[in-house]
Amino acid sequence: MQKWEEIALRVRAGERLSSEDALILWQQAPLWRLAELAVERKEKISGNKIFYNRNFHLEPTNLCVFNCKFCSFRRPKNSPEAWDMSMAEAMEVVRSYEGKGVTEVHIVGGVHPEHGLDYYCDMIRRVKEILPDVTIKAFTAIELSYMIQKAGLKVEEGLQKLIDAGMGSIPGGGAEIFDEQIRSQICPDKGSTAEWFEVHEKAHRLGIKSNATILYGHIERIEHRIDHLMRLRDLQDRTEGFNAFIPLKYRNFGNSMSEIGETSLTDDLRTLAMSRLILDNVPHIKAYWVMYGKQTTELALKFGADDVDGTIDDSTKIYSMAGADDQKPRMTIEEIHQMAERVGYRAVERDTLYNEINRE
Ligand code: V47
Repeated sequence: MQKWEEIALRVRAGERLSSEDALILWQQAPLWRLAELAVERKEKISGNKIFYNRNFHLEPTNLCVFNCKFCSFRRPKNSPEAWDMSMAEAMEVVRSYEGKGVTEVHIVGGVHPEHGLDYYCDMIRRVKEILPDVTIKAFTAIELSYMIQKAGLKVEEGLQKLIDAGMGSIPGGGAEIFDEQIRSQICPDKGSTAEWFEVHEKAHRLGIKSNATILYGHIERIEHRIDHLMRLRDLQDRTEGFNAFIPLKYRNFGNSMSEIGETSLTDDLRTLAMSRLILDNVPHIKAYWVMYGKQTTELALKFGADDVDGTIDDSTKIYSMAGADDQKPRMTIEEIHQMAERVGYRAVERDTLYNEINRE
């Protein structure tokens, strides 16, 4: 028996993967076998369900104090493609979703050079006034760390202010790659891995659930992806605060690492399956359809993913600017249901915290 086969048998028996075994499985197991293992694990956790929500993104600005090499979204202040919404403009966007049944607003943007913590608390309060029943999933750990430091507060104090204003969850962005050496090459001036973890750990301790991401398919090796997943698994063992893990494929259009190219479909599928297997303590693996495109997302459902994110309604530019297929990303409820059914599953609407929503 080959080594990967022996590891696969241990995984099936429920044994936790070590970094060494994960590397062998990742590099040597046939794709179909990884699919089988990941699907088995997914079905143990979420049966035949595929989760989605009704959401939209609010991206108030693409100005940013950081200059990440992989980012296609940021623009300098004087660029004709820069935007910087006033509070009133941002609230106009929010108001356009009144009565549409959305349950989540995902607020994320560049790290604005001037706005601070009080401004963002005010933003959250105003969103809540307009859409009182939505959950606000707001600001990456990097944005949070920056605004809280700027306010001269401890992380837990700053988070508490945002929670008091109505922040309900934290998205997974800003994680990129935790290995400090690779991170320093792709986003040298960005907030650190330690900052990212401090924000998520402190949020979990304050009762706030969050997501986690990885940006893969650039200059990192599989070992770095495994290290990233292991660091997340360790924190999850301690806090149980992560809801979902979202692998984000590096898209190469219009940024300063464009010459690298994009990784293959099979690499995407192996990454999804291995994420499902390594993160045995994270309930959901999200195939973010806006980033993969709809076809790969459908395949992803047979590689361990149990969530596709939401309807989006053409409200995010991060991926369209980075070269994603859908330049006006939106998905109807019907499309999501049909996609799940095509692979033998059932689409279930959820809220941000994965409570199931029955609209009948
Ligand atoms: O942190 C930026 C990534 C992230 C590129 O928590 C890129 O539910 C690929 O985190 N190619 C922001 N990726 C988006 C994000 C997210 C998205 C959907 C759902 C959730 C959630 C979180 O986008 C950034 C960065 O890792 N990103 N540029 C690019 N060229």
